[in-house]
Amino acid sequence: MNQKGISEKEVLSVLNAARQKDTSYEKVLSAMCTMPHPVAVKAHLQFIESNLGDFGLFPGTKELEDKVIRIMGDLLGDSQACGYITTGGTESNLQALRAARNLSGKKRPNFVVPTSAHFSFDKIGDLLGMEIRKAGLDKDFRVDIGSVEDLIDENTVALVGIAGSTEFGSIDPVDKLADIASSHDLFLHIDAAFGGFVIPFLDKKYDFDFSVSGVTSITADPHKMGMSTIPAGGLLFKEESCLLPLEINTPYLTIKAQHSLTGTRSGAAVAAAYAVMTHLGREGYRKIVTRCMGMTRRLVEGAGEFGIEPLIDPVMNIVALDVPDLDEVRKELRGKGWFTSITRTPRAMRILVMPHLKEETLELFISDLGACAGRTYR
Ligand code: 0PR
Repeated sequence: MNQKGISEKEVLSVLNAARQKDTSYEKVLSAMCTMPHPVAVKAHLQFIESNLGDFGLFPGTKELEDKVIRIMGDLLGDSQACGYITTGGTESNLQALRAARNLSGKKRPNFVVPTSAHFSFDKIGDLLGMEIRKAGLDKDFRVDIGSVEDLIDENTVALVGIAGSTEFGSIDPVDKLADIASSHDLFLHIDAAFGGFVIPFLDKKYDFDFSVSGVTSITADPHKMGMSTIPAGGLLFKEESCLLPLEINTPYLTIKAQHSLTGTRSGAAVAAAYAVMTHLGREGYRKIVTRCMGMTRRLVEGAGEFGIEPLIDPVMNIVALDVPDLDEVRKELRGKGWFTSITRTPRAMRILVMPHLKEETLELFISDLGACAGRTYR
C-alpha cells in the first residue's frame, strides 16, 4: 500500500483508465447479466452502506427484502414462499442443497442434476461433500426422466430441475420431476436463475415453479433478467421449515439468527431489486422479454438466410446456432468486436439476446455472422 494517500482526482483518473479497458455491453452476446435498470442503480446508491448481515440495524432495508421475497414468490407461484436475497445463482443453489442435505440426515448423500446443469453444482458437490449424479438429456436438451429415475438410490436427497438452462435455455419437465420427487420423498430444487424472470413473461405457459406441487425451492436471479444490480440472487423455499437447517445463532449482533451463507450482505442490491421490480411491474418485464424474444426470432431468421440453423427452436432468449468452422468463425467475429460463447455438447455458437442488445446492433451481427461464415444469402 502507498504510504501517503493520493488525491481523489488521481484516484478517479486511475479508475477511469481501468474502466476504459472494460467491455461495454453493446456487442456482448455471451453474458447473462445486462445493464441494470436506472432505477435499480439509483436505489443501489441510496442504500450503499446498508448491511443485511446485521439487519437489526437496517430494519427499513429488511422490510424491503421481505417485500422482494413476497413479490418473487407471487411471480413464482406462491406468495407465501420464504427465503432471502443471495449473492447470485451459485449461493442460492448451494443453500438449497445444503438445506436438502441437512434435512435428510443421510451420511453419504447424493443429488441428481441434468447434464445441462450450471457448473455451480460441481462446486456444490465438492463443498457439501455430496456426490453429484448427472442425468442425460432428450433431443430438446431437457432432462431425460428415465435417466433421473435410474440414478436415484437410498442415498439420494435431492433432484434438481433447470428452468432455463445456461447453454440452451431449455426448461426441464418440472411436473414429471415433481412426480418422481414426491414418490421417493425427495427435495426438488428448481434452478431458474436465468428463467425466473423470463418464463413468467413468455407467451407460451410452462409449469416450472411452486404452482407444481412437489417443488421445494427455487433459484431466480434479479441480477440476470431481473434487470437489477450485482450481487442479487433469489432463493425461495415453499416451506419455512427448509430455512431452519440454515439457521445459525448470531449472539453478538442486533439479531439472534442468520440464514444467509455470507455474513455481511448487500442491502443496496436488495433496495435495487425492490425498486426495479415495483417500477417495471409485470407489464414492464413482459415488454422487455417480448422485445428480447422478437430479436431472438429475428436472429434465427437472419442466420437461416445464410443456411445457419439453431440446434433447437429457442425456448427463451438463448440461441444455439449450428455454425460450421465454429472456432474460426468465432475468432473472426471476435476481431469485429463480438463476444459470443459456446455450448459444450454438441458444440454450437451460443448467443444470449439480452435487453442491452439494440435492433440495429443485431442486424450488424447477423451480417457479420454471414460474412465470417463465408455465406451469401440463400
Ligand atoms: N444457474 C444457472 C442456470 C446459470 O445460468 C448461472 C449463471 C448460475 C446458476 C450461477 O449464477 P451466478 O453466476 O449468479 O452465481 N450463468 C451464467 C454463466 O455462468 C452467468 C454469467 C453472467 C456468465 C454473466 C457470464 C456473464 O458475462 O454462464
